[in-house]
Amino acid sequence: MHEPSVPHLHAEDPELAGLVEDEARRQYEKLRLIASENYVSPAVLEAAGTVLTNKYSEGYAGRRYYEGQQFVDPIETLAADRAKELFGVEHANVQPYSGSPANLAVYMAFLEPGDPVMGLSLPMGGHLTHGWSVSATGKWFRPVRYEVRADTGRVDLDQVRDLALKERPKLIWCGGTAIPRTIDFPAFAEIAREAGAVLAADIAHIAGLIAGGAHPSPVGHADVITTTTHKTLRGPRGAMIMSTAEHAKAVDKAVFPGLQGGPHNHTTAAIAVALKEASQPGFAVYARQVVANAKALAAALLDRGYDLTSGGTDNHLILIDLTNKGIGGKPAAQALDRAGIELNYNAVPFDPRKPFDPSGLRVGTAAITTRGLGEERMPQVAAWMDEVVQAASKQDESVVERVAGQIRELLASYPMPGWTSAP
Ligand code: DSN
Repeated sequence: MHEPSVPHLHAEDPELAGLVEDEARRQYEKLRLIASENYVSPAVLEAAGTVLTNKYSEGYAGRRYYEGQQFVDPIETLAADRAKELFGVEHANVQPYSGSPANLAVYMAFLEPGDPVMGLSLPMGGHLTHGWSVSATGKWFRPVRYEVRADTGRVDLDQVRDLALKERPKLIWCGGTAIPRTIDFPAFAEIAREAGAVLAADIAHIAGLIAGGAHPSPVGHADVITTTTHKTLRGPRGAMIMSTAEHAKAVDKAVFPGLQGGPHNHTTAAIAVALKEASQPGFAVYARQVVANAKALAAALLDRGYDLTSGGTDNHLILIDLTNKGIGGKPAAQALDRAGIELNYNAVPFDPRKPFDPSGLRVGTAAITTRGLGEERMPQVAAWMDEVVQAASKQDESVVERVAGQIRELLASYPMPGWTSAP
């Protein structure tokens, strides 16, 4: 059952409590490989469920538009100070509601409508808010898109430079949602400098790896850094914007009053807890294990003939192109989910298929590493994935059911933060 327990919810709203318990069990029984998800600690869950949700706090510590901020002010200051210390930045704004609002605040801080913005194309691993056409950022600004190289699957830095010098974007994004390789922040910084652009690093996926020393940091290279707090960083759903002192005022003004109203104080508190956890020595061990697991899983998938974008991974994320397996990403992801392996279908670079039925699968190791699985388990994970993908092509549900049972059995030995088997 859910841990901490939710007795008042059971009494007040058994229907909703039942759904929460079902979700907790689902998370306990599944091999959760969605690259942007994790398990937060019970302490983070507790902080997110406090009376802080009752309070309005528009403004910033010491400069609020509502009274009664005696405790919210130090909570927000604690969260911001912890972010500054953990990442080594001069300024941190912990109020953005999530990643997309955080990124929108960067536009608000540095651009005027119609200005050119450059980002990695969405199907190549970028993010909607880096100027993709269906996003406000692609409609209200003039997008310039760079890609990965067809031969290496890695960001084409020559193209980034050529485009930047030709199109003169005011803002360049590096980072994204499906990038299996190290981001070369110094190279992006040099290009941005040459082009006279602001460099924004979106580290949502790799923030925990950076905090734990398992990926280079953009600090000292990027002008502004955005991140969600709930992926490898293992905090609540939320976001932060970090910058040099020079940009602090512009960033803060863009978040409030530019885009948002009152910050979600219960989330801010949970972010503070997560940042404290991420500053402990054990978190660096965790971050390195996330990467070691991803490398081991990638190696095992390659052994089984899977085609991986860029040929492997440097971080927590693997992008599989299923074209040579004769099945689309969507039916494969659905069969894997039925088999207890939760991931998402994903476009691969130069994907000939449509975004809603693309060729690939995206896999991440942040959550299973939190459960305690190590490299020695990755060949088995790859074997299960392979069995299910093959079974899905033949519509063989018996394999799917057997694998789901085997996974439940395995995971029973790996405790889940947020779940207790005790009655
Ligand atoms: N939805 C996030 C992800 O899954 O990567 C990005 O916004």
